[in-house]
Amino acid sequence: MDGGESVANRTVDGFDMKRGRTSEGEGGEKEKRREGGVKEGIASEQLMMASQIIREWTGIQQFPPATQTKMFELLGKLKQENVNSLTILVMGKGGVGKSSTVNSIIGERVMAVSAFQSEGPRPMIVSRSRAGFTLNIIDTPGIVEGGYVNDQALELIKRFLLNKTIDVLLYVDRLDAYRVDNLDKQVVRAITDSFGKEIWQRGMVVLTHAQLSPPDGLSYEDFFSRRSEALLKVVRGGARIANREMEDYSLPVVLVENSGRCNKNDCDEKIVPNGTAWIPNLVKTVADVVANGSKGILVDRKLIEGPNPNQRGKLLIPIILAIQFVLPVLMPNSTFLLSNRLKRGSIMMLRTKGNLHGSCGTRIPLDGTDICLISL
Ligand SMILES: Nc1nc2c(ncn2[C@@H]2O[C@H](COP(=O)(O)OP(=O)(O)O)[C@@H](O)[C@H]2O)c(=O)[nH]1
Ligand SMILES: [Mg+2]
Repeated sequence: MDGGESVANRTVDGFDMKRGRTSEGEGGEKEKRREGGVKEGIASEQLMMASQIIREWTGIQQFPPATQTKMFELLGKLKQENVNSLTILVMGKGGVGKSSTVNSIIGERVMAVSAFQSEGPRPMIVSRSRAGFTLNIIDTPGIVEGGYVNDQALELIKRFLLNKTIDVLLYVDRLDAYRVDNLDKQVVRAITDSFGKEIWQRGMVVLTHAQLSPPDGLSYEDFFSRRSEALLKVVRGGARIANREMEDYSLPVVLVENSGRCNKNDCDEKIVPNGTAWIPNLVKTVADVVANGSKGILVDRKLIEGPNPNQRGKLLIPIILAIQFVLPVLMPNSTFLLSNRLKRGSIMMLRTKGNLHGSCGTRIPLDGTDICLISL
């Protein structure tokens, strides 16, 4: 774990994780330090980091020959389609196996993995190049804290992604979880509100902890299909994908088993219980998603700072105005306290004099925005 942490802190595509700024921007400063002979050690370390930006994808050699052959075939196919590099964004709640999955794909322990919630607060990128193809994977910290989506964590992720194009989104969760809840929907909605609904056209669901014995006498296939359906329902809901749009959002689901105890087939490849060698299968699914006719998501300033990609705020304005003007007329003896957080997850609370009847009143879902009316 420690080894992973130190490497991960360096593998950052010119972004200094500890200081939170780009090393490119520090280029001049580095020069001065070297020339003056001051803090030479630090400067040379930074130089070394810069030269590590894109490293040779040697981890691929850790895979058994059968997996290597499939991987090279896939990379060759991508190159034939003029795809010379891919950037994969990995998101999901904390502790679901995001970092472990990145490590498994790269074949190196690049990201810190922890059984307990001590993820680094920042996203990290790892870039590996092989046979003229570059794979970038961006691992992110879980965006849930204390039962809610952490806006700050999300902001950090958005800023980190500025000027990058997301080719594929891996939405990671565990196979061995039996329920989906509102928090899952909140996470999906936060991703949607940050990068636009279109990101799900480039999305796939990754289910870790795939090596399990299903409960209640269910067959593995039944359990897998029930769990994926439940999760896909939440993703479609959170991403506001209507039934008629389902064709454009194929959202494939893949199984992953990151444990060292993962079963292997005769060719020594790691397999999930349905017999699939999961690493090449995941990479193949990534390639399929890239070829599905949709566009990658360029994270530009407009996307990050401009109006919400789903235009949620706009729709709220007339309603807020109506409530502000109409309610004082209808209820002249009441006082109102309006608080709107019109950014992500807008909440407007109405408060009048009197006794509280229950903690939360009517929730009106409105194009992704909950208006919470509290009657007092
Ligand atoms: N058995 C098993 N454990 C896993 C798997 N993926 C991750 N883990 C473990 O789950 C814990 C959290 O994993 P981590 O990758 O740090 O999750 P993250 O917070 O989503 O990045 C660690 O103890 C991992 O070893 C998996 O597929 N199978
Ligand atoms: Mg992690």
